[in-house]
Amino acid sequence: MLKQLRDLHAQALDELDKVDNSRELELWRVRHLGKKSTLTEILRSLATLPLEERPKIGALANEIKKTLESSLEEKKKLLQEALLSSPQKSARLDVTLPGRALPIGRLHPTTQILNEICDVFKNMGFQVIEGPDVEWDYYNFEALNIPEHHPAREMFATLWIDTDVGGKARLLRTHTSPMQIRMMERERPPIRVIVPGRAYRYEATDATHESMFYQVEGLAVDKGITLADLKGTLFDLCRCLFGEERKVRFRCDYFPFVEPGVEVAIGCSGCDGAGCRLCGYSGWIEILGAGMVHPDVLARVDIDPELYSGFAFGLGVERIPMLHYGIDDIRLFYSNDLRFLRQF
Ligand code: 2U9
Repeated sequence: MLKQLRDLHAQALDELDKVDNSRELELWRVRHLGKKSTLTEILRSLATLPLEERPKIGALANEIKKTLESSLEEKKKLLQEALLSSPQKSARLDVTLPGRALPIGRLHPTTQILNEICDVFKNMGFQVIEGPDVEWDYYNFEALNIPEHHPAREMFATLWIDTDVGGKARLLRTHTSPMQIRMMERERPPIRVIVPGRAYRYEATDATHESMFYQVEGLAVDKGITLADLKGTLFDLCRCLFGEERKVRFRCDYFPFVEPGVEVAIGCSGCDGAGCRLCGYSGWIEILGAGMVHPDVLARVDIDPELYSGFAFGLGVERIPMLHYGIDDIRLFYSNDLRFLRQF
């Protein structure tokens, strides 16, 4: 058996010499050191050997096992080193190669323009606040001069959530204005805030209407605020969003929460004022509603309209990228079509 062990040792080392990759090395390990290898079987059968043969055979078998194990480790190292220094491998490890680009997302076009609008107002000293999408009838309508049964409710097709919660009704806000009411209840003038966020309307959707859309509304209340402040602020916004050269038009409109109310339009970029399909052949595109906060709205939140005045405005956010990029269907914004979204 001693001879068998010595032959086995020599053969294993001989085979190991010829191994030149890690797959062959693993096969070699299984063959010579694995559970079913001759060496393991000899070691396992030591107890069945005559007593006087056991120490010699045992010692030699264990010795061979150790040398084979250390030869295996050595060979492993050699193979790894050879792999690293081979021209093939060093080419694969070219550290000068640029890394693989990770597929990262991008901001939704609405978020991009929303951030841009918020930045314009932040630079003018406005504070950005957000409010809840689910509101009480009081904040969405009554506090804004639109009591129950007032015809102006027709302007805001409403998605009601429940109509009697302890005598009060809940809805999905039809504009972000409720948050300005909350702000005025909480703070005293001077107030300068903008409120970006979602608004909802109970309307059939089409190319220009969505049941959910984004608005940015603004409010400034202080002593001595005039229509000229409103005009200056909104003209500045238009210049920031549409460029210095763009014409801006300011004219009367009606909203129940402001008096006087105004509407702001910009010169059509499609026809430069001559009239085209984009501007309904008027040469102008309406982009904003605004006005001086109605004295009754101020009085309701305990701000004295004799002492204070304010201006407010609202704009639909999606309209801006639609005009800018010539997008002709608002529904594209929220249909999660990556072919559309990846363009921005
Ligand atoms: C308070 C007082 C007054 C906000 C205003 C408009 C006019 C307006 C529309 C623009 C396009 C909504 O998204 S849109 O459909 N908004 O025309 N919004 S004045 O006036 C306020 C708001 C809050 C307390």
